[in-house]
Amino acid sequence: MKLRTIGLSIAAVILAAACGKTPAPASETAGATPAAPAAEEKVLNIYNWSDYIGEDTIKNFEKETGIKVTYDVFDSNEILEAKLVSGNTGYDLVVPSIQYLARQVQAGVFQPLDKSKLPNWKNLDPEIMARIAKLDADNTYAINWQWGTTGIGYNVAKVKAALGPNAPVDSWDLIFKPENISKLKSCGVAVLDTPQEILTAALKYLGEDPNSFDEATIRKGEALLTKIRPYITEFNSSEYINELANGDICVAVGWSGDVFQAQSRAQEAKNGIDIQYNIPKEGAAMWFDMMAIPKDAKHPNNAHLFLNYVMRPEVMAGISNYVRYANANKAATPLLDKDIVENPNITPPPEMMAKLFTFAVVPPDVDRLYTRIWTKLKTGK
Ligand code: SPD
Repeated sequence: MKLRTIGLSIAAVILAAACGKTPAPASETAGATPAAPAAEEKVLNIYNWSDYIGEDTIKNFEKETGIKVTYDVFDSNEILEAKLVSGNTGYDLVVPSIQYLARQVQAGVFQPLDKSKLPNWKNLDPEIMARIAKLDADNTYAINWQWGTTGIGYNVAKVKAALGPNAPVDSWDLIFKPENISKLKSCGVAVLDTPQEILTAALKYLGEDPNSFDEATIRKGEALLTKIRPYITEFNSSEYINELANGDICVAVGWSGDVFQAQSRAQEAKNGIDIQYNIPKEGAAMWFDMMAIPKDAKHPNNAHLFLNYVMRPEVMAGISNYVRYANANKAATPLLDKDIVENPNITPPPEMMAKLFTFAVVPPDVDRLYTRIWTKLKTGK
C-alpha cells in the first residue's frame, strides 16, 4: 500500500477545531500584525524542551525587562502537540521542531511574527534561515532556537569493555547489529521515545529513504527494530542525560547537545566517566527546533521582546555554550566556545552535512502507522 498525503492533514483539522477556527492557510494570515493589547501585563509563559536554555537566560531577561517568566518544559513533540490540540495552552512561546511546526501552521495554531519588533533578526544566518524557509515560507512564523542531530552517545570505557577496542562507535552498526547491541544490554541501552527519530535512523541504516511514506518500506525499519528490541533497556527522551553521566547506561540513541551535557555533568562530578557522541558515518537526522507564538497567546508583545532578546549574539551564544547545541545566529558564532565550533559532531563539516537528512512533515496515515509500530515495539502489543 502506498501511503499518501490527503490534502490538509487530519491532525491539522483536529488542531484547528480545538482552536475553534477553520484552518487558515499561511498565505492568508502572513503579514497580519498580531493583536497586542495596549498594555500587556508583565508576564511571559514559555514552553520549551528540557535541558535547553542557559543558566542566566531567563534571569537576565527578567531583570532587564521586569517581565516575570514562567518556564515549563517537555521532552517530545508529541507532548507539545497534544497540548496545542487541546487549545488554550496559556503559553506565549512554544518550541516545536520544524516538521511539527509546519503542520501546526497549516492548522492555524500560530500567529505570524511581527518582524518590525525583531530588529535583531539581522543577526540570523541567511543560509540556515533559507533551509528552514522550505517548511516555514519566508520565515513567517518562527525563529530557530537551536539545532542538532540524532546520533550515538556512549560511555567510552564500558563500550570498550563490552565490544573491544574496535567497537563501531561511529556507526549505526553499534545499535542495529544484534551481535553488537546484545553485548551492551547488560550495561544499559536507552533509545529516544519518539518513533520518527528511530524509524528514520533504521531506514537510513538500511539504505532506504528515511522519510519514505511507503508502508512496505517503513515495515522494513520496524523489522530491524524488532530484531534489536530485546536489547533496548529503556525508552526515554531526557532522563538518559543523567543516566549516561552517572554510568547507569552505557549507550543512548540521543540528541547531540544532550549527550554533550551528559559529558559535562560527568566531568563536573569528577566520576571518571568519559561520555562521547558521534554522528554515525552512514548519516543521521539533522533537526531544527523553532520558537513560535500561539495565536491565542495573551502576551504576544512580551513574546516578541523575548525573541528579540535571544537573537542578541551574546544571549544566543550563551545558550549554545551551555546546552552544547548549534544555533542559527551568525553573529553569535565568534562568541561560541571553541569546542562547539571545532567539534564536527556539533558543527558538522560539509562532508558530514551532506549525509544528514531532515525530517519530512508526516501525513496523518503515516503518523498513525508510526504510532502503531511504536506501541507494538515498546509494549509487544
Ligand atoms: N534537551 C533538548 C532536546 C531538544 C531536542 N529537540 C528534538 C528535535 C527532534 N526532532
